[in-house]
Parts: sequence; C-alpha cells; structure tokens
Amino acid sequence: LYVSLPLRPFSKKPSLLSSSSSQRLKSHRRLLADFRPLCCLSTASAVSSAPAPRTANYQPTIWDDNYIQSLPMDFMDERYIYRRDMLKDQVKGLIDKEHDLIKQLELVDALYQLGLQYHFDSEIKELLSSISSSTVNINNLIENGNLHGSALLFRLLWEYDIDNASLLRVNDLISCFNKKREVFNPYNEHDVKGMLNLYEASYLGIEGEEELDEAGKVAMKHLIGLDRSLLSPQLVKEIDHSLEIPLHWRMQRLHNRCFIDAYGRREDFNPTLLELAKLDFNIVQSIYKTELQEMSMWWKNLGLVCTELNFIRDRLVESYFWAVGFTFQPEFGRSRKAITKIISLVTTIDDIYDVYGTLDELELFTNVVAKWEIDASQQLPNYMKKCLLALFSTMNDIAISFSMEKELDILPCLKRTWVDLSKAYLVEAKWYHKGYTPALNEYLDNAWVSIAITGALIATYCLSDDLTIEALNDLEFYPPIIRHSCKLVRLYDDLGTSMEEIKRGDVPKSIQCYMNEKKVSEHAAKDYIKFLIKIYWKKLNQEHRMLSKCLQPFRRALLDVPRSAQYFYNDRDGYAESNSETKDHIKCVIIEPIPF
Ligand code: 0FV
Ligand code: MN
Ligand code: MN
Ligand code: MN
Ligand code: MN
Repeated sequence: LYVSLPLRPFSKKPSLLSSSSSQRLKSHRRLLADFRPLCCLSTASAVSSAPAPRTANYQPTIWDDNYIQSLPMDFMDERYIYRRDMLKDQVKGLIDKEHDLIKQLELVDALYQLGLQYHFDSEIKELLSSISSSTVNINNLIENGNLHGSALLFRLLWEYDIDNASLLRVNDLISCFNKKREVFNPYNEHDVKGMLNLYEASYLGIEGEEELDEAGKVAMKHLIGLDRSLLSPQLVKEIDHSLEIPLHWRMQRLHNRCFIDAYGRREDFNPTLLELAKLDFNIVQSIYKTELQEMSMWWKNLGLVCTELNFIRDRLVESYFWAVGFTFQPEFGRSRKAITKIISLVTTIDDIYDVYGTLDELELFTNVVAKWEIDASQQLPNYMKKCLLALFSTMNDIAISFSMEKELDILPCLKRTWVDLSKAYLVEAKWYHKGYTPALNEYLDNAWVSIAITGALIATYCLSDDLTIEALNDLEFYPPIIRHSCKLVRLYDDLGTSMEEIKRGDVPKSIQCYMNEKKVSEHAAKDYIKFLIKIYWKKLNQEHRMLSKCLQPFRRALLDVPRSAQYFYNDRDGYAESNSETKDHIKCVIIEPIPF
C-alpha cells in the first residue's frame, strides 16, 4: 500500500510575513518534506530515511493515561451523597426562613457563586420572581438609594434568567446610583459593596446603555481609590479579584472553587452552606474524574497520537477541561464527553491545516469532509485517512447513541459544522500560501468559524435532554448569538496565541490584520482587540436577553465558552502549553478535592 505525495514547488511568498526567519524555517521544513516521494501506509513512521517532519514542536501531554486511570474516587461513596442530601434540605430551610430582603439576596448570591444554584433552581427562581415583581420592594430599594440591594438584585435576575418579569430596570439602577454617589461613604462596607455590585452589574450591559457604562466606570474609580486598610481583608480580596476579572467574565467552575475558599474566610459565613459547597464540589469532581477516565481511554484507543499524526497537540485532559467550561452541571455528562471528543478532533484537524498539511492535501481533505464518505479518501495520504476515519466514526457514535435514546437524528447537524469548519480552515490555508493579509473584518468573517467552537456548541444544543424535533428543525446555522460567542473566543485566542503562531508560520491573526490595515503598532492593535472584546460582550448580552426560551445548557454555554477562553488564553497559549497556569486550573477543578 503506497501513496504518493504530490510534489510541491518551493513558492516564494511576497507577503509582509515572508521576510521573517520563522517563515523561511517553515517553508524550509515543508520543502524538505516535499522530497518524500513515497510513503508506506503501514510503516511510514519507521522509514529510516524519513525527511525532517513538519512539526510545531508541541510538547507531549503532561497527563499520563496511567495517572488518570489511577485517580482516587474519594467522594463516590453513598454516605457522602446521603450527607449532601441532608445538607440540601437544611439549605432549603434557610431559603424559606430568611425574610430580610438584603439577606435573601446575599444568600442567593452565595449559592450562585458557590456553584450550588443548580440544586435550588426552582426555590431561587420563585424567590427572585416574587422579590422582583413587588412594587414595594423595588421602590424601597430605589428610593432608599440601596445600591447594594438593587445592583445585587439586578445581577441575580440576569444570572437566573428572570429579568423579563422584573420591575427593576436599568434606569432604576442608574437613578439609585445617582442618589448614592452624592453620599457614598468609603468607610462603610455596605456602601462599598454597593459600588462593587454596581461595577459587576455594569458588565451585563448592552450596546446603547451608555449610562450603565458610565456608572460602571465611576464605580471602578471608587473601588480603585478605596483606602484598603479600613476594609475587611476578605472584602479587599474580592474587590481586587473583580477589578482583575469581573464576575460575568469568569469561568464558572474555577470561580466556584476560588469562591468556596473566599466564602469560608468571610466573617459571616454560614457553616451549613460551606459544608454543602465543599462536599458537593468534591462529589461533582468525582463524576468529572470518571468521565475523564472514560475519555482518556477513548483517546488512547483511538491511537492517533502514536501514528504518523504524532505532530498534533495531544491535549485530551485540556479538552475535557474545555468541556467543563461549556457545561459544568453533573447531569450533562453526555454533552461533556461529546464536547471533549469534538475538541480533541478539532485540535488534530487544526494542526493538520496549520502545521502539517500541504495545500493540495488540504483541498482534498476539505472535499472528503464535505462528502462525508471514507471511500472518498482514497487519494489522501495515510495520516489524513486515519484522522477522517476517527472523525466519521466518532461523530457516528455520538449520533447513534443519541438516536437510540431520543429517536432524533442529529448527525446532519454535527456534519454540517465539520464541513463549515474545514472550509474556513482551507480559506486560511490559502491565505497563508498566498501570503495574503486580509483586512480585519474580512479575517473575522472567516475566523469566527475557524476558531472551531461551532461544532461543540451545536453538539451542546443537539445533545440536550429537552431536544424536540421542533427544536432540531429550528436550529439555525448560525444565529448572531453563536457568531458573537465564537468571535469572542477567536479574539481571546488571537491575543494569547498569535505571537507564537506568527513565529511558527501561520496566517495573520486579528492583531496582525489590524496592524497591517491601519498601520499601527502591535500594542495599539492589541488595545483595539480588547476594545472589540467589550463590544462583542455587549452584543452577546443583548442576544442572550432575547433568547430566554432556548434550550438551557446551550444558552448557558454561549456565555461560558468565551468566559473559559480567557483562562486558557490569558496572555499566552495555555492550551498548547499545558504546563502553564492551565495545569493548576485543571488540578483544582478536576483532580484535587477540597480539604475539609
Ligand atoms: C485553538 O488552537 C484551540 F485551542 C483549539 C483548536 C482547540 C479547541 C478549540 C477551542 C475550544 C477554542 P489554535 O490557537 O491553534 O487555533 P487557531 O484557529 O488559531 O489555529
Ligand atoms: Mn492552530
Ligand atoms: Mn488554525
Ligand atoms: Mn490561535
Ligand atoms: Mn486563577
């Protein structure tokens, strides 16, 4: 079985980038690879005269499968579940018993930040609805200038998706703020918490809500200027954390883990709530470990890394962590597992397009994905066949096991995302080979697809327990809310990864496109991208407010995905560089239980 690889001439690229030494290096690697005339299907990697491989020199995974398989499942035991259920009943009692408006709101906020909200969905929704539909309550908050209460309520209504029924509007919040700002007392913790909540609430704004923006900026100034020595150390920590990254932008599970510690340091913490939070976190973590073990086994058996695809990023555990970022509630294991598989395959295919494939091969590959038939892959090199086989069979498996449960065929939808993705990848590959630098808008029109989030988002939609035939037929490819969410991830990814990508030899990313288009410095371009990120968050917020009836796990994922992206791509490529802060994040969410 021999496949001949097409010979490619060494093309000189007239681009802005072609002068860089790294670019020449990549071309040189490709040139060397071009001299490989024949490749034995079964022993390709063993050929002793094999040319220098095309590679990005990604480090191997730091997570050994043996290690994953031997993780202890400390909290699977019945007695923990029993204890948790007892604590849950006690907390329901707490919610019932509390009648002070501000204390009710603070309790609901603590439940949210501790990651316990999913146990008390109906109780909390009922409580918040009754609070927010009472004219007396709202008037009291506004007229008394209770900024802490009104900003907290505003944020909670958003988080629990009940803002439609609410009497509290942005205008009320602003008028409350205007009352308060005259008499703000920086030595009073209640006032300071009010500023903090207003600052947090300002991130929930949409385009056109300039007053909320302005109020948020004023609140930020107040928070920065506070005399920290006069506040409780715990409040200072929470303020500094918020100034670094607001609540609305945080990755949920990671925040829950941090907040459990923070809550335990508060002077007025509730011991029942804290015990429940720790125990529940550890129980859910054990579920994650079981899922991760299954995924690690799947990836190992798929065996892509041990073949001639050994140039790819081997990032199964990081992909699973991404999946937790999409959806963290324990009952969504099916989605998490599908997302993990999709992201691992996306990573593989992205590396084929960005690092290894030649343009001719990539065109063929794109066509085979569009046909979705393994038979069509005859002219392809072996490494591509292996990848396509893995792709088709994994997607088939996901769709078949779902159809056995729900009698709905989601395969066409999954397929569609791969076809669109590979086309977007090919566009970038062509740009790269031509040495073409698009304008920022032209780049983004393609790059929101090539960031490769659509597949996992559509899977989240399709694999929902509540999926109906109507919902499946209504699925659009792709509504603005998906585009905004993807665009945010793309912009975060470019901020974190494009410096290395350009050195390695890759298509110009948003920063470089903007630099080239506007003839500005890298620093100015990065500032512009950060500004765009704020705009896209507002667009996403707006679409999110309008989409209240949609399948819930999907609707939440649309926000949670860009949130997670920030943690991966915070000034570096924390996905490819697995030995970064990402490792600590994975440890605290998936590996290490919270000590009691
Ligand atoms: C992005 O890699 C990345 F992390 C991938 C493809 C894994 C899964 C993707 C997400 C869940 C975002 P890279 O920076 O190489 O992607 P681009 O598109 O810039 O080549
Ligand atoms: Mn890439
Ligand atoms: Mn790419
Ligand atoms: Mn990138
Ligand atoms: Mn952190």
